Amino acid sequence: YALEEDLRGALTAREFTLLYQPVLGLKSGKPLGAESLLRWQHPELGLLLPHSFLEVAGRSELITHIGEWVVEEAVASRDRVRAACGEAHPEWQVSVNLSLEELRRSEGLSRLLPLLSAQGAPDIEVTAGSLLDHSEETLGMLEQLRSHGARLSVDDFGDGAGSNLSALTRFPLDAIKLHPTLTARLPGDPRVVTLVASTIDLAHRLGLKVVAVGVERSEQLDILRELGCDAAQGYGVCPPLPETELLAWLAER
Ligand code: G
Ligand code: G
Ligand code: MN
Ligand code: NA
Repeated sequence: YALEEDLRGALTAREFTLLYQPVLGLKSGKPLGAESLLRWQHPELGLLLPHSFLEVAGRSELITHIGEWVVEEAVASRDRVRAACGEAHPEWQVSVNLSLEELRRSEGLSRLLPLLSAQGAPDIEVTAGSLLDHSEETLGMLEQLRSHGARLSVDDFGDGAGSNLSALTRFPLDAIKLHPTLTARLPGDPRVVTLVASTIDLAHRLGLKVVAVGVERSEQLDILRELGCDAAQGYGVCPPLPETELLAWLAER
């Protein structure tokens, strides 16, 4: 199936959408913002998840254009939510997932940076696996994103390709997002409780915030709060929602 052909028309046909999954502050008990998650409403194949088309998009400059659209749309949504909620959520923020591969493309980073400065940057999440590369180029890209106002999170930290502790000392980071496989083993596995407690302590000593991902059950929320984790997201807090449903969810709280 020629997905690449379809991808070329998808931006102009407005077939991409973002879902927003709220992130809950564990000290305040209030939602702090939301992670934006890309979806493609394909005219024949239905709703497609990022893993089924981002690799194809990454073979050409299409990935850069999709990334730009994601940043512009997420920031516009953030500002609509702030306006709609009045004084309730003045600091509402969105995060976007960016792959370092898309920034490495010609023009990838240089087209994105002005967007960040223009309306106030979103938070940016980069997957921990991409930080295994300790090159000056990676460091330089992250420093530029940050100097344009984006707070940086390392995603999927603490398992698989995200087990690289020293990455926390090599890159200009603001937060870590714990790998959902760790959350899944809370609170039943005492070794994972110890691992998560130590990771939170380590991150805090390095001046980083900690967000738990994949929180599905209230016992997980309880232990994370007890361990001093800063924030949590997952189906147990709220699933990823279209903006209109997000606004309704916020209004109910
Ligand atoms: O809901 P979920 O299936 O969206 O996300 C699957 C994966 O796709 C996650 O690893 C997430 O980080 C990634 N992802 C979601 N949205 C985007 C996006 O806009 N850009 C990139 N590069 N990755 C995304
Ligand atoms: O960017 P990242 O790789 O962290 O992407 C987050 C992914 O986690 C998305 O695919 C999102 O749909 C998914 N997700 C969100 N909440 C939950 C949850 O509670 N449990 C699990 N297993 N996945 C979740
Ligand atoms: Mn993410
Ligand atoms: Na990710």
